[in-house]
Amino acid sequence: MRILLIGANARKMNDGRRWQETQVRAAYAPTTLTTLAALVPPELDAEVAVIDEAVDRVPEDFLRADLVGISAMTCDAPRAYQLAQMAQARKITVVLGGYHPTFMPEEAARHADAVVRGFAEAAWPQLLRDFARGVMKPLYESAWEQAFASGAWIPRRHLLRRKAYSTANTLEASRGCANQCSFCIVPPMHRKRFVLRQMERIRADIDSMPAGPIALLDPNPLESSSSAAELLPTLAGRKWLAAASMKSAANRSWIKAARASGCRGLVIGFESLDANTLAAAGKSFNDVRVYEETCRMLRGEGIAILGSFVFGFDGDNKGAFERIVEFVHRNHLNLALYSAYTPFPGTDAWTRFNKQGRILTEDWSLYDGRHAVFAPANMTVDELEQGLYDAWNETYGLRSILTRVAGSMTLPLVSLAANLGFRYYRRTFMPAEETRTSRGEPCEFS
Ligand code: B12
Ligand code: SF4
Repeated sequence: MRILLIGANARKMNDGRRWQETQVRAAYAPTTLTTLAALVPPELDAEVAVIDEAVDRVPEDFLRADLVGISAMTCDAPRAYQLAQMAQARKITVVLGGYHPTFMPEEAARHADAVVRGFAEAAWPQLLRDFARGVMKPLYESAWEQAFASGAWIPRRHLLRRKAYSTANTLEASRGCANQCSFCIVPPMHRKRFVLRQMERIRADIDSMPAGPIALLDPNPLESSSSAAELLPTLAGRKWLAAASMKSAANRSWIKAARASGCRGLVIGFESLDANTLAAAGKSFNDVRVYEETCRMLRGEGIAILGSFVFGFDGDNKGAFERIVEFVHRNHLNLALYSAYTPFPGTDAWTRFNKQGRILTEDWSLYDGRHAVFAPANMTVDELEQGLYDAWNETYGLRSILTRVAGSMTLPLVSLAANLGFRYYRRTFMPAEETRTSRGEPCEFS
């Protein structure tokens, strides 16, 4: 049996509007496809190939596969459907999975022979065994308890081109998050729970990686004291970076322990500088009063900060852009990621905006954090997109980059390189006024 796994990428949407040449390098190697490859039951003796469209082209002969598994987050769904159509036209069995098919299974089913909802750990091997026997069903779902069920797999990383990623040593150590921010897809995907992978499997996974820093891809792996107590010693010995909530990042003893175990950078969801906005989003555990002090403390401990901010909350007006950009500069954040508020299907925000009639488009390719897909409360759609664009421009102007990198002095060379990477990303992909897609335009593949 020949199985081809594809990570669909919106930028390959070949509809005359959005085609972009393959990126030379991507930031992080996802573990989605390599995990799915590792879960293929050995008794099927399958030949498995993997294509991450962020860095690779789908070759003409992809059609030699018997079954193609396509992974799609929301913005990549139209491209996934396009690939599915190409494969089905050649009588290849198509399976869709990932965040978007999990929450829009009926839509996905229109483009696939089977849909896998949620985790693949139990459902995917079962699907493949059924396919081999000619009895594949249209829908599969693993129970939450089966996340990391055996845990015995190690992603087959050799199937990806290592050199195509700035950080190829990516690790999944946990799933889910105990918090419930209303805009976040993690709680619905993970049924509001958090689970750690078995420590001996994480250790084996780390030992299988070549030297170099490790990036944890987990949404919020270290927040509970018990997960930190288990994970920090397991990670010790390698340099690593991970996401952390403001709750953890503001805790000096937590930070000291993380630093001692090898932590050199944290991705922190600041989201907003306004306490009411955070409370309305279910994120009041972010205490805006300690933001500045926390940044200073992290700098002092030698931990780089990638701050994530969202524009377009109902409490945001046009002043939000300038306030956040200024905060990022004043506090010498090593990197900032700005996104337009995006109500992903499956989230509480999606339900609320739908009830309020504020969803402007279901062209999923625009659900990429760079477009306004809903009607904001206190600014216009154009103001949101323009403000976002200006914020990226301001923060990734050369002067700002040099001031922030010099002011932080945490990992200066790595920070400089990462900032230049973000600058490139901003120049290539932010929707400048003339390249914006108008909303309401129907998308062929949704
Ligand atoms: C690495 C990563 C990236 C990387 C690589 C993306 C890629 N090609 O996969 C980069 C940095 C490029 C990236 C970018 C973005 N990302 Co991203 N990313 C992640 C991250 C941190 C890890 C993904 C991963 O490897 N997970 C581990 C694997 C094992 O889990 P998994 O992907 O869920 O797969 C499991 C199941 O879902 C299922 N499954 C998945 N696919 C398939 C397919 C088949 C056939 C089957 C059977 C099963 C199956 O089986 C797997 C094993 O159980 C996730 C958060 C997370 N922890 O998952 C966000 C996440 C996927 N990203 C997200 C977003 C929003 C983005 C951006 C839009 C961000 C932005 N504002 O710019 C961009 C869009 C990029 C683009 N396509 O244009 C959201 C997706 C929300 C949604 N509904 O779409 C997430 C969930 C983060 C979040 N909390 O919001 N991202
Ligand atoms: S935004 Fe972060 S803290 Fe909030 S639910 Fe999502 S992963 Fe958890």
